[in-house]
Amino acid sequence: MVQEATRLTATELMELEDKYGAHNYHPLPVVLSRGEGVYVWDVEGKRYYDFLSAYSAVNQGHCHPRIIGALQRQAERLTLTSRAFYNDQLGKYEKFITAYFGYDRVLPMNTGVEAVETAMKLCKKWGYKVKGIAQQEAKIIFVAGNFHGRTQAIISASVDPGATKDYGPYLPGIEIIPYNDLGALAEALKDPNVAGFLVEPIQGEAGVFVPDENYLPEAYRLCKAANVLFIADEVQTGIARTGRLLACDYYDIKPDLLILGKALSGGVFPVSAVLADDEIMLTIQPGEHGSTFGGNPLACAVAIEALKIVKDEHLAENAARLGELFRERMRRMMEKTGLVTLVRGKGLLNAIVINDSDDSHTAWDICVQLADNGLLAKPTHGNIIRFAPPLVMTEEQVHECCDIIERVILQG
Ligand code: IF1
Repeated sequence: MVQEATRLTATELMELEDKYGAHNYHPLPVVLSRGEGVYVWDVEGKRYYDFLSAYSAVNQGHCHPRIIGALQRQAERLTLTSRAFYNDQLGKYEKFITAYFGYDRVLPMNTGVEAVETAMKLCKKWGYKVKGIAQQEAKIIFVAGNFHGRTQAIISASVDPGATKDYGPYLPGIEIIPYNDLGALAEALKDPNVAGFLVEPIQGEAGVFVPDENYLPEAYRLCKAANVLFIADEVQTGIARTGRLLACDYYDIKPDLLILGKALSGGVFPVSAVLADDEIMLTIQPGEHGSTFGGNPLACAVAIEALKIVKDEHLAENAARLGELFRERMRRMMEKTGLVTLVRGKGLLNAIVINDSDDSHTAWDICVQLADNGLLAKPTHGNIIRFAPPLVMTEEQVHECCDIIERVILQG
């Protein structure tokens, strides 16, 4: 039996997860117990730079005092009413976030994947009620290499066997085309039953894959011409991560449906949202969609503060500036080694590609060495390492981190 007063060692804590948890993850062997800003500490007190930021949920930095303050104040007053009643936070939040992103309305949910599901449902409703597609015929186009979450509807759009195998039958009404391929999109859009095109502006899980400069604006134009909704999953790329408030801002396109999650709460707890204008959002009527926790007062208070911080602390500008610096340092490192073949990304969403096969251990081994040297990053595939620190980083810290990465890579 575990005694309450006993301080467990890292090994013991890892054994607990291994013994009592489902084996649906394979974490790096680091046990974290505290976070502040760009840093996290393990149970032994060792400090690390966090270059994952909980997959870009912690853009504002760990335990941002303003977010935690908002959380604590609201937690003491009211946490959940359900949507059976009005609450005194939701309307204020809805007004705030719609003005912030420039949409008529918001539909609040919790996790990212729920927001993606919500966007798909809104898209279909619009397809049937506004576009006039015959019942059961609506289609949504996705692109290969996507990651939008883990529910059965969403994995039906995945081409990753790890995400889909043994989970069939899959949801119909989904067409998957190659990413970054305008010809394939134009072809798919010829089908009049297509209601929407759902895309990540930069593919995260695929290894921070940035499409060609003209891909998104041209895809947007093709969708408009075909009367098809352009749906952007900015769960990972949104909220300043790529150096603009939204990655779509780089191309001056306003998605018909905007999907947000992760950093909407600064990583405090799950808060997600779908934003749209009236013509789309008002197709859903009372009772036709919802969630017990969506729009809860705690989420509203936290999200307002999390979004205010993004502007007050100029996080988009910081991410843009530090991202340039980071990629420049990585490119200079690349010239000194054959181990790294490519550096790519936007803002502080970056990746390096390791000169080895997709199923090699190399990226994992480098991440273990980075951890030993005080920097936490996670491989995506066997040969890609993603670097996405909190956006509150300083220039000096970026240099220090690049020194660590360079030391590990050049020694390897
Ligand atoms: C895990 C990846 C990141 C997302 C986009 C929706 C969701 C995600 C663009 C769903 C979630 C996560 C989930 C996380 C791993 C992770 C991830 F490597 F798998 F691709 F971030 F890069 N849209 N991404 O990236 O949001 O429901 O999880 O809140 O452990 O599965 P969620």
